[in-house]
Amino acid sequence: MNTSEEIGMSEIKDLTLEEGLKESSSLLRGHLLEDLADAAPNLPGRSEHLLKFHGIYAQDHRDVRRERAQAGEVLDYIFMIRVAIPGGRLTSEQWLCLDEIATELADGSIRLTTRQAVQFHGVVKHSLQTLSAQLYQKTMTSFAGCGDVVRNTVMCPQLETDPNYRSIVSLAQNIATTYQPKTKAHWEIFVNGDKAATFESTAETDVEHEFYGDTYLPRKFKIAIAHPNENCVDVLAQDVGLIPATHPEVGAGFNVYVAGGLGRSYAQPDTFARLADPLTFVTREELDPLLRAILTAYRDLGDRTNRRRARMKYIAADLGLATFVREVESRLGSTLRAPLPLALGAAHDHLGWRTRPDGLLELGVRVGAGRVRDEVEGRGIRSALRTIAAARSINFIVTAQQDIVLTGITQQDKGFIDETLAAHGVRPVDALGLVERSALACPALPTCGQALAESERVLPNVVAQLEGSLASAGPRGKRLQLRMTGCPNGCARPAVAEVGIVGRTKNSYDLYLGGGLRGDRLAGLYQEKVKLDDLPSVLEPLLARWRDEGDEEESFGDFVTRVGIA
Ligand code: SRM
Ligand code: SF4
Repeated sequence: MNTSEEIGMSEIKDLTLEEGLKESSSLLRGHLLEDLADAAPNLPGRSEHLLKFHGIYAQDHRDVRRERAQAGEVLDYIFMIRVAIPGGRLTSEQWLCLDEIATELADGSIRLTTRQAVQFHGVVKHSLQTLSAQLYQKTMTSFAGCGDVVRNTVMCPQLETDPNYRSIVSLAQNIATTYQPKTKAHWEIFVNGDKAATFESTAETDVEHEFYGDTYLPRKFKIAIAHPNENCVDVLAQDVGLIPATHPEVGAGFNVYVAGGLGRSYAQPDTFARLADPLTFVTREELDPLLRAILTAYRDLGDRTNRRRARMKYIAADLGLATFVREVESRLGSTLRAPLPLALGAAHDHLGWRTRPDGLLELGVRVGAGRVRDEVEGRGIRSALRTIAAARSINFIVTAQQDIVLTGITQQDKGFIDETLAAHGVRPVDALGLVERSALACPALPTCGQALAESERVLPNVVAQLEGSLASAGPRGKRLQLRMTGCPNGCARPAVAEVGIVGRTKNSYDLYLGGGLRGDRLAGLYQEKVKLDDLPSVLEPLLARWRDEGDEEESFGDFVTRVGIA
C-alpha cells in the first residue's frame, strides 16, 4: 500500500464552498469582470473569495459599521490590496510608484507587512483596476499576494547584499516566478481591460500549472529563507523554512523545515500554533523538486472540507511527520537525506547604519507597526522616504519586522539620508525605546474583518506602558520583544514572542509569554482576558523577578521559560 492509500479518505465530508468557487471559476475569473464593472460599491459574495487570489480583500470601515447599519445605510465598503514583493526588495522608482498610489488611490499610507509585502487600505472598488495597472507598469503585482497559493516568500535582507550568498540572492524571486499561477485571468481583468473583453474565449484556452490544477491549494502556503546566523524571518513559523548551510558530504544547500504555522481559532479548539520540524538537507539543484513534492503532497492531502484546519501543519500533526515524509519521498522518488543539526540565531532587527561587504552602506529605519504615513501633512516618515527615493537610485527592502532597509547608499550620500530623515522627525535607532524597537502589531481595526480587538492603533500606548513597567520593575537596559494582534490568527507572530498580546474580546486580550528572538519556542498562555490597563500589574512582578533572578545575559523569554512561569 502506498502512503496516499494508507492515509485514505475514510470519511466522506463535503468540500467547502470555496473549493466549488475555485473549481467553477474558469481559472480565477468567475464573475469578477462584471461584478467589478457594476455601480455597487462592493462585490457579491461569489466574487469575494476569488478576489483574494488577485491580492485583494473586500473590507468595510468597521468604525462606522454599527452606526451605518443602525441608520439603514450601506456600509463604508473599502478594499485592501496586498502587493507581493519577493524578499521585500524594491527600487527607488517602485517606491515612488507605491507612494503615488497611496495618495491617489488609497488612504494615504503604505503598510509594510510581516511578510515583506506592502498593503494599501481604503481603496474603493472602482480604483482597483487602475491601481493594479499602475503596479504593473513598474513590474509589481498583487496577484497571488493572497489566496490558496504559494504566498510572498520572505528572505533575510542580509542574504540580499552579502556576496557569500550571491547564488541565492534571487531565490525568493525565483520561487515567486515558479509558483505564481499561470492563468491569465489577473492580467485580463485587472491590468489590461481590452483583453478582458474577450476573456471568455481566453478562459477556454487558458492553462494552469499542473501542481495547482483548477482548485489550487487547500489554503495558503508560506516559505521563508533565513540567514544562517539570525532568524529575522521566523523561519519555523512557515510551511517551508530554508536555512542556507554547508553539508560535510554534498556541500552548499539548505536545511529544510516543514509544517510550521501560527494561526489558531477560538471557535475551533483543534487549531493550534506549530513550529516547523527539520525535514532534510538539499543542495540548490535538489531544492526545486523537493518543493514541488511537498506542495503536491499538501495539495492532495490537505483538508478541503474545513478551511480552519486546511494548513499543511495539520497534515503533519494528524498523520505524524513520518507519514508525511514518506508521502513526500514517494512523490520525489527518493529517500530524504537527514537534516543538519542547526541551532537558530537570535533575530537581527537590521536597524541603523551598516557597511555592506561591497563597501556600500545601508540603513535600517524603524516603521512603527509598518505604517508608512506622515503624522503632519508633508512631514513624517512617508515624506522622508519619498524625498530619498526621488533623489537617489537605491534599493528599499521591507523587512519581516515591518521595517525598511535603505540599501546601496554611497558614503557621500550618508549625510543626505540622515539629514532628510531628521528633517522629517524620523528618530535615529539609538533614540528608540527598549520595547518600541522591536514591537510588532497587526492592522486589526478598523480594516480587518477578523479583528476582535484593537492592535495597531493601540500599539503606541501599550509600548509606552510596557516601557514604563520595564523602567520601574525590570532590569536596566534590557530589551523586551512585544507582539500584538487583534485575534488569534497571529499575523504579527505573537505565538513566538517574548510577550504576545492576542485579542480575545473587544476589551480583553490573552497574554502569552516565553517565546524569544531565536523564534524556536512557542510562547505559553499565561493569563486569559487581561485588560490593557491591567498589563502593568500583571507584568511588573514578572519583570521584577527577571531583574532579581535572571542571569546577566538572559532574555525575558528565556527567563520565564527557565523558571517555569510560561
Ligand atoms: Fe495574516 C488573515 C493581515 C501575516 C495568519 N491577515 C489576514 C487578513 C487578510 C484578514 C482576513 O482574512 O480578512 C488580514 C488583513 C488585515 C488588514 O486589514 O490588512 C491579515 N497577515 C496580515 C498582515 C498584513 C499583518 C501585518 O501586520 O503585517 C501580514 C501580511 C503578510 C503578507 O504580506 O502576506 C499577515 N498572517 C500573517 C502571519 C505571519 C507570517 O506569515 O509570517 C500569520 C501567521 C503565520 C501563519 O500563517 O500561520 C498570519 N492571517 C493569518 C490567518 C490564520 C491562518 C490560519 O492558518 O488559520 C488569517 C485568517 C485566514 O487566513 O483566514 C489571516
Ligand atoms: Fe486581522 Fe487577526 Fe490578522 Fe490581526 S491577527 S490582522 S486581527 S486576522
